[in-house]
Amino acid sequence: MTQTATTRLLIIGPPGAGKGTQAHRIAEGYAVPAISTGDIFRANIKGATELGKKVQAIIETGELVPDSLTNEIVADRLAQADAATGFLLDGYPRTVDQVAALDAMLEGESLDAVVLLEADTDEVVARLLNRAQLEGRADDTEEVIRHRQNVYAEQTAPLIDLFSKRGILVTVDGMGSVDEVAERIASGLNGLLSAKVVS
Ligand code: B4P
Repeated sequence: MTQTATTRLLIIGPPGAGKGTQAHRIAEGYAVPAISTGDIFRANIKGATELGKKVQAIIETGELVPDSLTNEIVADRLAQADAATGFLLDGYPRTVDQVAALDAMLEGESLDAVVLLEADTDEVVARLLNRAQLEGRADDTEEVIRHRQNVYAEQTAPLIDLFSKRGILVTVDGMGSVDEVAERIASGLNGLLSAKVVS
């Protein structure tokens, strides 16, 4: 894999497209931490922290946590030492305002690449219903899953065009086995990041 001195990556896609699953593999490949806002919120809910109490009801209905709160959490996390040479963001930014906040946090340095994981709605709903049986996540009921898909379409999908215009979007088919999808992502990222090093 080709690496620049810092590697700042983002994985984006509808709930259930496999972001969390692939994020860990990509982060390992580029030796950067995988930072999932969803995981941070869930850990806080589990630990019954003040943050957890604030976000629990929001997450259980499939709504987005307010931008101000989410931005603050990400700014704190990116300030930690292990993120100094790069990171893979999973699930953040998710709104146009969060993109602006991240741009400000990166102080003129931009993301190097954004992986867009695409998958059919019926497939992602089936995946999440399957996960509901295994893990029992409160937001994995069919009604909330469908609402999360709508929230994604309304608030997060507009980011795709924005990142595409920046020339950093790598669109990957998320259908198929985890290994097949991982190979597609590795090859797409390698192509984009190598081209950046050369240019
Ligand atoms: P997230 O934790 O980001 O939840 P998600 O979008 O549903 O993605 P997740 O990572 O769980 O699922 P994945 O696509 O990996 O967010 C949860 C909530 O937190 C949000 O609804 C919101 O309330 C809040 N939140 C988080 N970030 C926020 C932000 N920036 N702003 C505001 N609010 C925020 O899919 C995983 C499932 O698919 C797994 O079961 C996996 O095993 C399966 N899978 C993966 N790849 C597969 C494959 N190839 N084949 C079959 N199954 C596969």
